[in-house]
Amino acid sequence: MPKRWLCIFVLLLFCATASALQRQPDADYKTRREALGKKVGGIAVLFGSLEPVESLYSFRQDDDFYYLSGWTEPGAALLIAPAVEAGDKNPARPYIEILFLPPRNLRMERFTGPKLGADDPQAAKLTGFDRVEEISKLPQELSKLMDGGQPIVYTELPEPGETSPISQPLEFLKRTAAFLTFQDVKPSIAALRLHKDAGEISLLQKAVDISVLAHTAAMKTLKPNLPEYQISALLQYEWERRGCERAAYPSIVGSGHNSTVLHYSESTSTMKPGDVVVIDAAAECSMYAADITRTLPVSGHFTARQREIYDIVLGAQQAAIDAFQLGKSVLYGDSEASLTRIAKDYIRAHGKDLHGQPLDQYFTHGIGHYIGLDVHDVGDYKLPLAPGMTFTIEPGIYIPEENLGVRIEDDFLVGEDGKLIKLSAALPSKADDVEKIMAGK
Ligand SMILES: [Mn+2]
Repeated sequence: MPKRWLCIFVLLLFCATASALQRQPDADYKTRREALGKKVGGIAVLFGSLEPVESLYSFRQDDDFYYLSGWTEPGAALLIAPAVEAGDKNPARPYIEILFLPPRNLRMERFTGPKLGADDPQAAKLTGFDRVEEISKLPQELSKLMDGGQPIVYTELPEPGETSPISQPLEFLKRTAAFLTFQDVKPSIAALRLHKDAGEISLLQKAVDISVLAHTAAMKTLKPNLPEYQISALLQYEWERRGCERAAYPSIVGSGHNSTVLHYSESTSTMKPGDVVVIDAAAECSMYAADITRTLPVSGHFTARQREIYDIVLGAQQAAIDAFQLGKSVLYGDSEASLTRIAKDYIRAHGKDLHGQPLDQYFTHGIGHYIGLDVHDVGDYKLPLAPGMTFTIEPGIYIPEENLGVRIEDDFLVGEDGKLIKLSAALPSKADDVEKIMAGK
C-alpha cells in the first residue's frame, strides 16, 4: 500500500475509534471554568494541544484544557474572565467565556476528518461555551478586556528551558499582545482537579471496572512458558474491545527477576514455572486513567516464600487502609499521618530477607499517587486526603537476590461521607482467591 494511503487509512481508523469518548454534561465543564475564574480573580487563557504535524500518533487533548472544556479537537484556546463589580474607575462586567477554534483547513480535513469552525451557527450549542470565535480574534478580545485593568493574564507557563506544546501559542500571544504580563495558572487548575466531581468519579470507575476485567482475563490465561508480551497484548485487547482509547501507561508484565524492576515494560521474557509475575496495567477510558497491579504465581500456586512476601505486602496495604483518617492522612512523608510510613512500619515489623535483615529496605517507592485525567494526577501531596480525592495504595517488596517482586495496587476514593472506598474491590487480591481464579474456579 502506498505510504500516503496507509496514512489516510490509519487516520480514518483513529477517527472511527475516537467517537467512543464519553463526555460529561456541558454544565460540568462550565462549572469548572467559573470556578477557575473565581479562583484566579483575573483573566485566564488556556491553549489546547496542537494537531500533530506529519505524525500518525493519535491526538490526545491536553488534560487541563480538556478538564475545562471537554473539547477534543486540536488547536483550540479558551478565555475566562470572572464577573467584576463596578468600581471607581471601571463599570461592572459580567462573567465572560470564549472558546477559540482554529480556521478550518478543508484539505487537511480529508486526512483528519471534519472539524467544527467558529462560524458554524451551532458552535456555541455544540461546545457548551457562551461564545465561540476564530482563534485569530484572541488578542483583540483580550485587549478589550484590559481596558483600565491590570494587564495580567493567567496561563500555563512552561518551566524555564522547557519546550512544551504550550510554548508555541504562548509566544504567539506574547508577540501579538506585547502589553500583557503572564502568571502561571497551573497550580490553580491542579487544586480544582484534585477534587473529582460525580461525573469524573463515574468515568474513573468505568476505567477501573474495565481494567479489572482485563486483569481477570490475564489471571485466567496465565500459564508457564508464555512470553510476557502475550499477556500485555491480551490486556490491551480486553480494554480496547470495550471502547477504551488506550493504556493509561505502558503495561508492565514482569516475571522472575523482572518482577523486581519497578518500571520494566519490555515484556520480552518467557514466564518460567515457579516464578511470580507483576502485572501493572490499566486502561484510559474517556480520558480517565485507572492504575492496578496484581502479582501472580506463573504456575498457579505461590511457593511458601512467595506467599509469605505476598501476604506481607497485602497486610501493608490493609494497614494503610485501616489507618486512614479523614482530613488527616497524607500519602507521603515521615509523619504519623503518612500512609507510606504506616506501610513501611508494617513491612519492617513482618518478615526478613535471606540475611535476617528487615524488609522495609525493599519497599523502594511511596505508597501511591493521585489518579484522574493523568495516571499520576496533579495535586498537592501535602494536603490531607479529603472527599472527592482519588488515589492508589500500592505497597511493594522487591528482592532482586530472590528474583521476587510483589506489588499490589488498588484505586481508592474518599467518599462524600469521608469513608475510604476501594474502586477496584471487584478484583480479588487475597492469595487464595487469586489462585482460585487462575484455576478457573
Ligand atoms: Mn501506580
